[in-house]
Formats: sequence, structure tokens, C-alpha cells
Amino acid sequence: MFDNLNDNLNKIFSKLKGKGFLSETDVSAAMREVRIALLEADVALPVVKDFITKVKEKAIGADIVKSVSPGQMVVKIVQDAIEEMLGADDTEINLNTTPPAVIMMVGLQGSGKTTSSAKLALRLKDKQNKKVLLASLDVYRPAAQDQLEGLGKQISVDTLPVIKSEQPVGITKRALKTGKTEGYDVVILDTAGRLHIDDKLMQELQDVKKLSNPIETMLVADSLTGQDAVNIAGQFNDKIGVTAIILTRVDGDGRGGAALSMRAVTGCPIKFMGVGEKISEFEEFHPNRVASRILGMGDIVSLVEKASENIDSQEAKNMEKKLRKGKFDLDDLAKQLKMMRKMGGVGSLMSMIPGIGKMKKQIDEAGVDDKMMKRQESIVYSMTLQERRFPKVINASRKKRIASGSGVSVQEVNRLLKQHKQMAGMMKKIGKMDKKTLMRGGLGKLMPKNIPQ
Ligand SMILES: Nc1nc2c(ncn2[C@@H]2O[C@H](COP(=O)(O)OP(=O)(O)OP(=O)(O)O)[C@@H](O)[C@H]2O)c(=O)[nH]1
Ligand SMILES: [Mg+2]
Repeated sequence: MFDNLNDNLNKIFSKLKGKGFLSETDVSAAMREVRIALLEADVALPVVKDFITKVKEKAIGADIVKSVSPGQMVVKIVQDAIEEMLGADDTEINLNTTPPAVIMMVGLQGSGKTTSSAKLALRLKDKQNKKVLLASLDVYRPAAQDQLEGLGKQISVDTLPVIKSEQPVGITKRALKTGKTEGYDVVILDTAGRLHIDDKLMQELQDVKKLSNPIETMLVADSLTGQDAVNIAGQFNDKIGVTAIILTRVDGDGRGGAALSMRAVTGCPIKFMGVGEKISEFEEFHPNRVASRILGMGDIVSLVEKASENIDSQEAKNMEKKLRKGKFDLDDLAKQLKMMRKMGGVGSLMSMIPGIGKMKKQIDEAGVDDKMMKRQESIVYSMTLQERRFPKVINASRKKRIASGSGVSVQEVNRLLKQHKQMAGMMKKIGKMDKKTLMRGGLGKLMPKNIPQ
């Protein structure tokens, strides 16, 4: 799914990613291309328009986080907008009722209702440990009831025994009764297909729905039919009310338009997708995962997320100013430790910075791990304001108090103070250095030979 869209978006973003500065014209030009890409993917026009407007607004007014490029920021904004278009994550099946909970499956002919009924039944049985009864209401297509029975056998889920000449409403009544008396948790009603939406069959669905009061009415829609699937979903929703959508044949869908516009147009969440003919080929639909599949730029997105979530840009600026002046007190140390920890710890930070391999080894050897950073943070927070600003006042008795306050040994407090002293000294030197010297690797030379543990 989304292969073409993924290719097209990649081409558009590769032009933006490297740019150090993005003008409004750059963003507008890129959005024109994104718009075409989405339309080519068969996304509904109103959905595309809404999408582009939102992205443009955010991209142009975006507060660019220092550590990422504007292009990377746009990728993140686009991913957020795709997620928003796909709706909130909502794959729970509502079974919150006096059992049996009824799930009614509706949809056009051949959309995959019977197959999806079995897939859903298997999932409820295996993952949620539910006792499920499958019932076919399809008295029109010859062998439809046998088809469900065969699938039921295959997955060891019971099917309601077939009584020839019984009509859908009668079958529904019997299914409910059997469900109740035989202690089923869930009854899945697999209804007959419709070639198109006709009044007689719609009436039948309404009758079945009224009688069975389903907790979920799932529309099964073929993603290969693109915008038709979306329109049909809208009509089903108007006429009988739909609570969720199962999108089928996603395995063959290279465009993904139905998946992308379904939620925005119908207001119904896509809960599952069929990704093949086999019963096991059934997946939950998670908007965030689908969005990252579409863009295929998960690394950039998570980098931006981490950077923007955790670094208050003002804070970073203040820190830089202080460093330039060569000042670095214990509060600053605690802030730095916290920032690093929030960004996923030393390991994850290192893995995101290219060419850090050498230093990583050094740091590993020094034993700077996340737990230690947290302990160090708590040592600092056990100090008084005066102690943090002027570490010199920390005498033996104060050290004892700080150690017991943070649950560590006095030696550990000593180690932290020593480390701070070294770092403060280093910062002072950096403060005096100009940028050129820093770039030439001055920083490495400044690293203390052995960071105290
Ligand atoms: N590739 C693929 N095939 C699917 C998927 N879901 C269903 N099918 C196939 O689509 C065909 C029709 O599926 P059914 O489950 O019988 O569809 P239906 O909606 O019950 O059809 P009617 O009862 O006739 O309306 C079958 O050959 C299924 O194997 C899917 O997710 N991927
Ligand atoms: Mg069927």
C-alpha cells in the first residue's frame, strides 16, 4: 500500500531536506506537489484541500527547533497532518455490554464481509479469549452459508447451524437466542452482499439492526475501489449507521486513497485492514504506523519529535549564553543531565548523531549511563540554592546531608562535585574559544582524559 505515494513524497522532500532555510515560496511549491501526489493517490479532493491548508499554516509559522533543519521540520508537520487525516488510534472492539455482544457486518457484494467475519472471530478468540458464534444471514447467494461454515471449521469457531428457508430476521433471532443460552461472548452477523445500495436490502439491514441492537456495525469496504468505497461508506452510514470500517484488499492497493480519506469523509474509524486472502492476514489499523509507512521517514520524524518535545528552545539559548560567558553551575549540570535523559538517554542520542562512534566508546567506558544520570540529578536537587550556585560552600557536613537526602554515598557526592569542577573548567575554555577552533576538533582535546565515574 502507498508505494506510489511514498515514492512521490520522497522525491518532494529530498529537495527540501537539505535546505538550511525555507522560504514561503519553497513551502508553497512543495505543497503544490504534495497536493498532486495526494490526488494521484485518489484521496478525496476536500480532504486534500483541508490537508494542504493545515500543513501550509503550520509549516510557515513553525518554530524551527535548533537541532533540525527546516526541511526535516516540514516532514514532521506533514506526517502529523497525515495522522490527523487518518483519525485517532481506535482499534478497540467495543464489547462492553451484557453478552452476547453483537457485531454486524455490512457492505457491498464481494467486499470481503464473510472472510473478515472469520478473521475477526479468530482474533477475538485468540487475542481476547472470547467465545464467538458466527451466523450467516446471506440467504440469497447459493453456498454463502456453507462458505461461512467452512471458514468456522477452519478456525475452530462455532457457526449457527443452517436451517434452509429461514429468513434473515428469523436467523438473527435464533442467533441471539443461541448466543444467550449457550453462553457466547460475541455473535457476529455476516449479512448478504449488495451489488449497489437498494432499498429492499437496506430495509432488511435496518430490521436486523433494530432486532439485534449491535454494539458494532462494521462496514467492510474494498480499498481497491478507492473513492467509490468512501462514497458507499458514507451512504451506509447515513442509512443504517456504521461504527467502524474494515478495509479489505489493502495488499493489492498501491494508491491508498480509500484508506486516506475514509475517516475524514465518513467520520468512522478504520479499525482493521485485510491484507490477504488467508485468515491470518488481518491487521489493526494504527494511524501513526500507517502515516510513517506512507512517508517512510520515521527516523527524521522521531528526531524532530524528540528535539522539539524536550528541548525548550529558550532554555537552550540561555544555556548557550551562560556557556559563552564561561559560567556553569550545578543547576546547569542538572539541567543538562535532565535534557539528555529526556531525549532518550546517552545511547539514543549518540545513535542519532552521525560520526559519533569514537566518542560513544569513550563514554561507554566511562560508564555514563542513564541510571547514573538520574542519580546525579537527584544529588543536585538535594542541595540548597546557595550550594548549587556556589559549590565551594559544600563542606563535609553538607555533603553528608546531601548524600542522605538523595540516597547515595558521600563518595558519590564527591564524584559529582569533581565532575562538575572539570566540566566547569572545560566550559570556561570553550567560552574563550572561537568557533573555528571548536570546529577543528578542539572539543575532543578538551575532554578530560578520564571522566570520573
Ligand atoms: N487479497 C485479498 N483478498 C481478500 C481479502 N478479503 C477478502 N478477500 C477475497 O475476496 C473474495 C470475496 O470475499 P468474501 O469474504 O466472500 O466477500 P463477501 O463480502 O462476503 O461477499 P458476498 O457475501 O458475496 O457479498 C474472496 O475470494 C476472499 O478471499 C483481502 O484482504 N485481501
Ligand atoms: Mg459473504
